[in-house]
Amino acid sequence: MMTRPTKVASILTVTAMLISLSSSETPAACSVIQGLPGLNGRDGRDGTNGLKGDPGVRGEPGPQGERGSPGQPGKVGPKGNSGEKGNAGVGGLPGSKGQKGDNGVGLQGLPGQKGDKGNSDASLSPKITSLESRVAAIERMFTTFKNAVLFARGSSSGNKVFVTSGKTMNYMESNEMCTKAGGRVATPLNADENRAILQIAQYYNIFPFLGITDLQTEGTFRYENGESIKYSNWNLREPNQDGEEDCVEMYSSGKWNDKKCQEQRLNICEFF
Ligand code: MAN
Ligand code: CA
Repeated sequence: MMTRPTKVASILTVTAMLISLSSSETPAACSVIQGLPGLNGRDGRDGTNGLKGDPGVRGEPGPQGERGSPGQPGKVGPKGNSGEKGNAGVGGLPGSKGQKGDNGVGLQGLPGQKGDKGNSDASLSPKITSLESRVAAIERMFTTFKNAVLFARGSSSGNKVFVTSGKTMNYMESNEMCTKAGGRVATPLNADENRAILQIAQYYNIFPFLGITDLQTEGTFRYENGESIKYSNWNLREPNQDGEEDCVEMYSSGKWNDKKCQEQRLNICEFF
């Protein structure tokens, strides 16, 4: 592309050549030479704005929006009307026996009135169905609750649940703590219960006193209820009453040793 000054210069050169050429011709022969095209004009100025166009055609509906978040719960509704009278309840337990009356001579009374008609099977059936589903719901809640307790710091064997407070204390304090909680100091009645107690102790790496002592009769180990023990897991050469040893501790092996009740051991209680 030729720049504007170069283009002007070449046009001037050609024009000069043509003039000198025409002047070197014989003056008698006169002729007309057509001029070159002029330069491009400048760009025009911006015009004024045009008129506003007509409104466009309405577009298609857009796709459906996303689902909104749930609203706040509504207010509690008004109290419903009273239901119909329910079926007769189950009879209560027999009352306690009355005191012996004075001897007397009386006439035999008249026969009593005929009793009310008992509930038929048909009227009991919906009640039983409702009770069954409520019992099933309680069983599910109980299982969940038991799992929660065991998960935290417990173990179980059969229906027995062993739970530790995670605290160490002497035998009397442990006994008091378990009793206040509605249980007893952990008392293994068989190898599996012994295992369940050991499981908690190993987790804490602190070992417990068991609910067994010979405080009542030296040399006879008993449960808290006074019964002599029916299952034991003594370590070799135990119990040896080394000094004064009336309580029973569990070793990390699960074996038992008689030990001073004032020692500090892990509190583990049993329930059920
Ligand atoms: C210590 C105490 C006793 C136990 C012996 C076993 O002396 O724990 O209770 O019998 O060790 O060697
Ligand atoms: Ca001992």
